[in-house]
Amino acid sequence: MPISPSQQSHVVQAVCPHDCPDTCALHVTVQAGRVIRVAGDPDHPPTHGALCTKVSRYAERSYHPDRVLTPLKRVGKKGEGRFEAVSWDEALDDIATRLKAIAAREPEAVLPYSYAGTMGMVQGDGMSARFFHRMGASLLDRTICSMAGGDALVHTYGAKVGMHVEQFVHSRLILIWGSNPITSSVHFWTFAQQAKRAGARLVCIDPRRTETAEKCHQHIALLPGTDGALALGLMHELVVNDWLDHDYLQRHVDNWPALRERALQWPPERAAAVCGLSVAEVQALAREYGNTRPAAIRLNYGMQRVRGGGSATRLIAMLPCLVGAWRQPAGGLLLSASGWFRQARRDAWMQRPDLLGQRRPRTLNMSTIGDDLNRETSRGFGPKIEAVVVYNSNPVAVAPDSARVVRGFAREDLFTVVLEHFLTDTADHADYVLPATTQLEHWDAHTTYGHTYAMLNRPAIAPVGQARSNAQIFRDLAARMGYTDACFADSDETLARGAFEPEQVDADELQARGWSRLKVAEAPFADGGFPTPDSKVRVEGQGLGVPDHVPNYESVLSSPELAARFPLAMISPPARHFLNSSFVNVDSLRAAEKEPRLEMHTSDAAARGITRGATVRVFNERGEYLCKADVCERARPGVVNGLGIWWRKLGLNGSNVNQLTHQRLTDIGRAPSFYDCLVEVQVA
Ligand SMILES: Nc1nc2c(c(=O)[nH]1)N[C@H]1C(S)=C(S)[C@@H](COP(=O)(O)OP(=O)(O)OC[C@H]3O[C@@H](n4cnc5c(=O)[nH]c(N)nc54)[C@H](O)[C@@H]3O)O[C@H]1N2
Ligand SMILES: Nc1nc2c(c(=O)[nH]1)N[C@H]1C(S)=C(S)[C@@H](COP(=O)(O)OP(=O)(O)OC[C@H]3O[C@@H](n4cnc5c(=O)[nH]c(N)nc54)[C@H](O)[C@@H]3O)O[C@H]1N2
Ligand code: SF4
Ligand SMILES: [Mo]
Repeated sequence: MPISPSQQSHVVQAVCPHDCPDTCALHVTVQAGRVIRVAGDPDHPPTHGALCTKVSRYAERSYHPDRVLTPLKRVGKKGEGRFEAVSWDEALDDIATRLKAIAAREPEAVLPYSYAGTMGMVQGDGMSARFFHRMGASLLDRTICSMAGGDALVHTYGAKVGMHVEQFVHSRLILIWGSNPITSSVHFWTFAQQAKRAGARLVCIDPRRTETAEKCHQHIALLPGTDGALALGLMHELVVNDWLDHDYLQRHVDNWPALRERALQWPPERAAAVCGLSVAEVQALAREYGNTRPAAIRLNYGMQRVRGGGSATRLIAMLPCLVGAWRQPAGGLLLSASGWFRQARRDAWMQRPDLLGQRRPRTLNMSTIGDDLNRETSRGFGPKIEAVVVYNSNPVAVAPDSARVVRGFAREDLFTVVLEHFLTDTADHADYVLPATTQLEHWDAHTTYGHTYAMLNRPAIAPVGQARSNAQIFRDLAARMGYTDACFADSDETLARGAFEPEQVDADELQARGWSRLKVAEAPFADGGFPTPDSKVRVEGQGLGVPDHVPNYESVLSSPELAARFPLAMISPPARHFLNSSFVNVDSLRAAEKEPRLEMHTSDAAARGITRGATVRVFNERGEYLCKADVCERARPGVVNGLGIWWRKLGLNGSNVNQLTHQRLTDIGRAPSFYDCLVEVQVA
């Protein structure tokens, strides 16, 4: 039978929008206007034709029966999640009227709140940034994920730059540090496995015995928040055994003698005691790192979600300089590659801060939204927050210290608009929920933090239901606010195509393949040349002294009185089938995770009479969280792992792990310290 044109399928080049270092190139197969398959692009080197389980099911998420398909107006109480469908005109008119009235009096009383639900520049902070700049709304410091490590890396190397991920294939020793790539960066893991097959040694440095740790040759299960001490212990051994590249240190590091002096204060006995490791573990790791070439470190943000996360990152980032690992393409370190992308055009043209004119609004930290929503007008703070517009984020689930976040979003006098795909915990608190398109339905342009390809996303299908792209929604609101500047007429496609620096990204290749590799040397720092003013790696300066280990806010060693009541350290790393709080409502993925879980070591469970599968109450002064005990060897003694990030309403007692975390900030970057948290556990 002949195939009618409408039955023929075609493939659209797209990009995974999620907050994941891999930023995969997607092939989206469309038939009769419907997506029938989402697959990895076999030609894109970092993707190599494979996707993670979550995004291979992307169509399931886009066509999910619970998707918000019309604008919704609240009819119930805040948090109840009861809404009625309204027309776009009614919703936009009312929202614009409310925002206009506040902005006429006090524009800073309006707060945009967004993060990386999509990492695209267009549907992220493109048209939305123009809109809020034009209004003069409060600015948001987007600290929730990576700011401690990111700012530390910028301090040390001058930018968020590092090795090419493809080069790990050729490394002989790979330290996977604060990272669980089988869960959160599976394409890097493929490269690491290739290296392993070629004879490389893999060492995982993580308090939790993750799927990744299990498959490495060695697992170093340090206590949370002690990475800086471990790095110093390693440095000590590198110095006293003279496993150093003196030439590299002398030419490319600003003040090695000062760092050397610091390292000598950290003999392996001291480091091991702080880290909860054996002296032999520290010594053996130093011997390997000091004597294997090429040696590479895959650092990830898991280690910087503690008070001293910034200092620890600075210290670890120095290690490749001590041994001259940067001399080879397969040596060095990768935390983030995002700094390879020139961002002047994004910052100026895409976001248009010039629309602020002379105004200099305050900046609020997204990580302290719990406190800030509950603050009154005051001198230090400025005006009380009267309206929040949330897009690409689910703060009620993901921000620390949920009890206060919920109290803030429940304020009857707060006007809340949420642009979403689903009725998340945050959307439940909205006055209006506006249906947003997914990546299959809109244009976007992506930089990445795990590789060095610029990426272009094309829409594969028309918007589902009445959904509109974030950029379209802000364009529509701008029109109703009376913002007539020409930039509010730019289409999504214009924004996507204009996002990259023309001199840096090959527009023809981007157009033809959907991706284009930046021209970055294979061994970018073989002969120094770091993007600092003097091209040297920075040990100190810019207001920071020589780094040292900074103990946690909450730990047995640093806060013994608190630990007497709440003796277990809790970390809350990602569950494998969720992406932050995204996908928790996709049945097949939630089924894979079963129920909210707390992993506990056998000894800690036995001491509390807790058996596997028991419902437990995890608590501290900030609140309590019910979940199932998973008594297993993934947890080390003294540390429990509360896998994240469940939707509160899908949890056992309407809360999640962030009921227990606090809002205190990291030493560098003003980021949250989610993994710096003491708790106690009881049978519920
Ligand atoms: N499936 C899945 N993939 C994801 C995500 C997700 O939620 N789910 N999240 C995405 C996001 S937003 C990000 S930022 C990235 C990276 O996200 P990361 O937060 O870096 O996540 P992981 O790679 O899982 O690494 C965290 C690891 O660090 C460990 N860890 C916790 N505390 C410490 C510590 O003090 N020291 C050390 N050495 N290790 C510690 C945890 O046990 C965990 O195994 O992953 C992205 N990818
Ligand atoms: N306890 C604990 N808390 C954590 C972490 C942890 O490890 N432990 N990790 C932290 C980290 S690393 C991060 S990055 C944050 C993540 O926090 P968030 O960036 O808030 O991430 P998500 O929870 O995935 O929420 C993103 C939301 O954006 C929506 N979205 C996706 N695409 C679009 C779009 O195109 N338009 C609109 N309007 N909406 C869209 C999704 O439906 C989803 O509900 O959480 C942090 N919170
Ligand atoms: S591995 Fe990461 S970038 Fe690739 S499809 Fe999965 S979430 Fe997206
Ligand atoms: Mo993140």
